[in-house]
This record gives sequence, C-alpha cells and structure tokens, in this order.
Amino acid sequence: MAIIASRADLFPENIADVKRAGHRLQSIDAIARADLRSTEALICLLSDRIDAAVLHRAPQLRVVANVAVGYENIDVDAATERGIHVTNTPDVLTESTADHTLALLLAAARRIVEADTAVREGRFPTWGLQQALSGIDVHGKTLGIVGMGRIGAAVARRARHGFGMSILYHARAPKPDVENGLDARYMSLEQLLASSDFVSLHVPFTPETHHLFDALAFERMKSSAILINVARGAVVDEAALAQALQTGQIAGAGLDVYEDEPNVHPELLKLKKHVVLAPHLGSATEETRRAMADLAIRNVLAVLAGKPPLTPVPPPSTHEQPKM
Ligand code: 8YV
Repeated sequence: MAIIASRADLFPENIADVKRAGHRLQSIDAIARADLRSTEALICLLSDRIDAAVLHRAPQLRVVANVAVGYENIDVDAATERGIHVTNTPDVLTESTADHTLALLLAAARRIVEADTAVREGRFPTWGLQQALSGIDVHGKTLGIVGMGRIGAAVARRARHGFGMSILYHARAPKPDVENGLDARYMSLEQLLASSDFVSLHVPFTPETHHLFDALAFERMKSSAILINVARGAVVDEAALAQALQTGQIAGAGLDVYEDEPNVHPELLKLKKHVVLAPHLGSATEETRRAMADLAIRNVLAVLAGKPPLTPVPPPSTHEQPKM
C-alpha cells in the first residue's frame, strides 16, 4: 500500500481505482503545508510549483503526475536526478482545447460577449446596414498558427475544414505530415504575422517562447488581426498587447491564459471591443477533465506497480522539447 497525495479534486471513479489497487489517497490543499514524508505519488495541478525543495520534502516519492499537458511548473531535472517519474496528460485534452480556441476566435471576431452584454442591458441595437456590434468575418480568412503540435493541428483542422480558412504556420521545423490535407504553409514568424487575419498561439512555455509576442510582433501584425492565446500567458507581453489593442495596432484578442494568473493586466480588463477574456478553461469540460484525471491515475498506478508510466514527460537528457 502506497500513499498517493492529490492536489486535484478527483472524481469518484478515480478514488475507486486507487482503492481497488490497494493504495491510500490523501487529499492535500496546499503543497507548502502538506506532510510529504511518506508520499510515494503526487498528483498535482499546473498552479503547484514542484521544485527541488518540494521533492526534498518527499524522500519516498516515485512519481509526480501533473493533471495538465504543460509541465513548466515541475523541475523535471531535479525529479529525474532523484529517479522520480514525471507524467502529464497529453492527447486527451487536445480536441477540447481546440474547440475552446475556435470559441474564443469566433467570440472575439463576432463580438459575442459585447453583444450578450448589450442584450442584457436593454441596448438591443436597431437594425442598420452599418449595424452596431458588427463583427469581422472568420470564414475564408487566413489563420496563422504558431506552434503546430497536437493542439495547433486540431485547431488547423477545424479552421480549414469547418471555416474554409487558409492555414499558415510557424514551428521549430516544417511538418509535412500535418500540411497534407490542410494545405498548410510553413513560414517564418515574421511572414506569418504580416499575412494572418487571426494568429493563434499553441507553443509550450519555455525560455525561448517567453514574450515571443512583444511590441515588435504586434507592429508586424495586420491592424485588422485578432490574436488568440490558449497556450501560456507569458508567451505574450501583456502590457505590450494592451497597448497594441489601445492604439489599434491590432484589432482584437481572445485570451484564455495570462502572465500572472489569476491576475489579469488592468489595461486588458478595460478593453471590450473584439476582446474576450476567459479564465484558463481550455481543457475545462466535464468529459475532458475526467479523461485527464483518469490518465493521471493510470500513470500513478503504473509506476506504483513497477511498470513504466503511460505518458512520461521526456527526461531532460533526451533534449526533446515539450509539446502542447
Ligand atoms: C490544465 C493546461 O488542465 O493542460 C494544460 O497544460 O493548461 C490546462 O488544460 C489546467 O491548467 C489544470 O491544471
């Protein structure tokens, strides 16, 4: 019997799985206050920082299971040095996150949140050709995808096959397998920014992607363009984005992630036209959160049974880059 400490509010079926495997589940409300001395498995969230100091407090630890595809909250080097497995939850959240990306793109382009507010406040606009709350067309436009991993490709499929959009993309290297069937064109970030009506971010957060979207990037975008970010907040310089929106350098933004969650840059909060702000809900559907929890549990149970984890985070020695 091993002790599994969980920061995640697991579902009844996860609790049953742990019981069936003969382990004990301990619910913890904060990593900082938890007694981890006997913990052999830790289930954690993106908001939990798992650094060398936390690992030091858990001498029995064998696996850290992040309930997220991203894992920049975990010091993977420190874990690997101690022989601790780190796992994430790829694939199971790809389609939901892609759905959410399109939801933000459509909402920002067609001003759905502003429209909803107007109706609720009794400001139903009078009919006119140059109608108040008119938006920007999505179908047939050009979508620039930055980071063509699993989620980027799922967004591209929806945009291409659902909305007849032309797909441009920038990634570390061209991906001929993804290009097939999508007519997607690989190009430099600079070219992509100059040519896209919508730009959607799907890169992991790494030192290289920190503030990849800064004042210069916004200068390079079309003034009619809308930026969508469901990846990581710190890929965008939020102050520069607020300024680009205020000055009309770009037309709008659909954001799900922020540099300093749960705080949002105060200047962004003031912007309404073509700006939609969601609170990090990319994978937040009932079905997907169940699938994420199930995968995290299966990773933990595999390691505790002496088997390899199903979805290990690549050990740093492989030099494999994280994928979204
Ligand atoms: C997380 C996410 O599920 O998977 C990721 O990397 O950003 C989200 O889907 C959420 O933050 C819960 O940890």
